[in-house]
Amino acid sequence: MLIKSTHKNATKEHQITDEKIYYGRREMLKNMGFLGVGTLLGGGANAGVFDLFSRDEERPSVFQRDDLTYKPEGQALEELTPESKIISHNNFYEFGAQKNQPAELSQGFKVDPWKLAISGEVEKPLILDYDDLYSSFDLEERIYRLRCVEAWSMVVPWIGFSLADLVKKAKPTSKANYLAFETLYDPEQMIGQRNRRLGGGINYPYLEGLRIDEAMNPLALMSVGLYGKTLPPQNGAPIRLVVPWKYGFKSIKSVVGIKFVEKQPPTTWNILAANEYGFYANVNPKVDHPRWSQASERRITTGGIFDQNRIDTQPFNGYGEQVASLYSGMNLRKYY
Ligand SMILES: Nc1nc2c(c(=O)[nH]1)N[C@H]1C(S)=C(S)[C@@H](COP(=O)(O)O)O[C@H]1N2
Ligand SMILES: [Mo]
Repeated sequence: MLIKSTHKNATKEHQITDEKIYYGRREMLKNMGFLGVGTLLGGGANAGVFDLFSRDEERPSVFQRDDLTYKPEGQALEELTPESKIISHNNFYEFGAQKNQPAELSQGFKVDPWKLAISGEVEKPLILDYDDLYSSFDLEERIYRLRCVEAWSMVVPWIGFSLADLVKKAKPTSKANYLAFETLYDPEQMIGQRNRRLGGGINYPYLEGLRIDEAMNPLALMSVGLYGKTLPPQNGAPIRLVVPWKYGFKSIKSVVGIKFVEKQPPTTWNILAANEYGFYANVNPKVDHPRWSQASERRITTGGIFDQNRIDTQPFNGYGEQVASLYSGMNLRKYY
């Protein structure tokens, strides 16, 4: 299965041979535009390279590629967004509502020990501790598009396990119609939870939810890593949900609770502005946000002046084949 070397004393370099995956520093540099045309950039851009490398060293690479299943099905084949972008342009309001704040303000975040409690309408309530997150389930690498409701997007090589595996392990009762997810509440560590302005006016903890059939869809992922390494705090360490066919806000970070419930649970952005953010939040180019169009998106690639890639948004973020049947007969304009 996974992790021959444990995550606590892991190998440093993540070696990749698969040509389809743009790993490795040379490839990252190429993606960032630092090889070829990008070498014309000035000193500021070069400083960015060193930042990237030093952060790279700090984060243990705990996953051995041989230990991961690679399932091409449902995988985005687009060019990966460079790791430097994925870990520096974030929405994680617990650590500040500006895109650059989570990377800066989450660095001391303690994730070990951790407790993820699976509770509610299940026959087998579970508590997963930090080590369980990496060892209780088969880990896979999944390359998914991530489409934020703000109309930017990335392509991220996640590592994680199927949420369906966790659901099966917990054995839901017949009353379990929804899953209610909760992020850690720890105002001492999370500056946005003790400073209302930094936290974007959200009442914490951050809450999300899925219908149980959505949670059972093979695309729904519990992620514990990206780019071959454990998740950095700003991306939702140590474990976060990834639901690639829905707007990014559904993909709740730093999860401490998953409760199986009978009724549709309250969700953070829906509580904040119900007319703008629905429970379903399926990516839909035909249903605009009240304040902007959802027909297209800015794909984050190399950054800076090269980062002007405007592309059409796809229904269900391009995963319609796998998930559209979940919503057959539903009015997706009403259930946005
Ligand atoms: N707890 C929590 N989870 C969260 C958020 C947040 O503010 N708090 N932001 C969401 C939004 S709006 C997006 S787009 C994604 C961003 O994930 P990323 O920073 O890993 O790209 O995380 C989602 N999960
Ligand atoms: Mo988002």
